[in-house]
Amino acid sequence: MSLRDALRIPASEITDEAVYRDRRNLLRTFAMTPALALSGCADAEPPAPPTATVTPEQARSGFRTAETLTRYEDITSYNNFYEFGTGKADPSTARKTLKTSPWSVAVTGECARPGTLSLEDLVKGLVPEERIYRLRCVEGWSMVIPWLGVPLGEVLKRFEPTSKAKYVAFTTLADPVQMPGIRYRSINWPYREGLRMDEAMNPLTLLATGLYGKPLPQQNGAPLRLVVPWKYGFKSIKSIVEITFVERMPKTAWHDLQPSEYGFFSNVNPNVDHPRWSQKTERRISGTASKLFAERIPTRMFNGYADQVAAMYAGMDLKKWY
Ligand SMILES: Nc1nc2c(c(=O)[nH]1)N[C@H]1C(S)=C(S)[C@@H](COP(=O)(O)O)O[C@H]1N2
Ligand SMILES: [Mo]
Repeated sequence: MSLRDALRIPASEITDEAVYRDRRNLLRTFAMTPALALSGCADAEPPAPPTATVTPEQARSGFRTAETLTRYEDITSYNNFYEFGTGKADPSTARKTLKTSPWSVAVTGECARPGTLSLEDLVKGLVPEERIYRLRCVEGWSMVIPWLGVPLGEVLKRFEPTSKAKYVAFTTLADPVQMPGIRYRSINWPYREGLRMDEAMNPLTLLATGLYGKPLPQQNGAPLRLVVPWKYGFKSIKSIVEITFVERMPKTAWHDLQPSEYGFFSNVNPNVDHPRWSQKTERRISGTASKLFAERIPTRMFNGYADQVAAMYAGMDLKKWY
């Protein structure tokens, strides 16, 4: 049985050659863009990103893995989505109160074509691709998840970011009526995340709309969430309502709460421990093993995506910019 059959994904949703060709062109555009000048205080801002050198073949080799998939029931019942409670089972057992349609996303900030678009218009004309990615939570567990989504870069370029757009900030809905966890101050709502522009445009970075060939369940960030597979899971912000192009490194929810524990970059890195625990290994929740006694495996640099992303951090001290 082919993977496509196993996942019951219609042929129309499998990546086609046209989408790959488009991405190759995008990569070339970015390879020719000169490194951006540093802005502001040298201490507060990291070094400018180097020019990307990743080939389309290298990029594509990260789009799937042959590792054992995590079961649908585990991906959808062991979650972090504090808007629905801080327990792992809270998001999946919460009442389905999130109204995901209609859904609109405001795109604002340093771009020539800002606007508020329906989800349908935001991704219009882009064919959802299947990406099988590892997801490594900063807490030390991991999964292998077959997402459906569109490359974030393909969406962002439609808004024509200006030369001042050096970062992209994302915001989750924060509605106490639809999200019971909002009444607890676990996080300074709304949940916010951000990426440097080159990270946002990297072909691996996905705006996911589904998993296992089905629309995203509420607990996984319906109807639209980010997936950044080489970074700790908290960068992969759920239920996005706003995307903003900004010049300065944006404030992010976990970094604000505890800057010494959660860096802006948060690249998966077995050599930089969390102040309170080691990051050298992870509990891989996949196959039929019980969640709590799942196999411990070594954590890999950039979560195994070094070929696709290491060039973006050349010359950067990853112990300083964790
Ligand atoms: N808005 C929002 N996004 C979020 C979170 C959250 O609490 N709220 N948790 C993050 C964390 S810590 C992880 S590990 C992943 C988990 O995604 P999953 O539940 O789909 O596996 O979502 C991330 N995105
Ligand atoms: Mo996480």
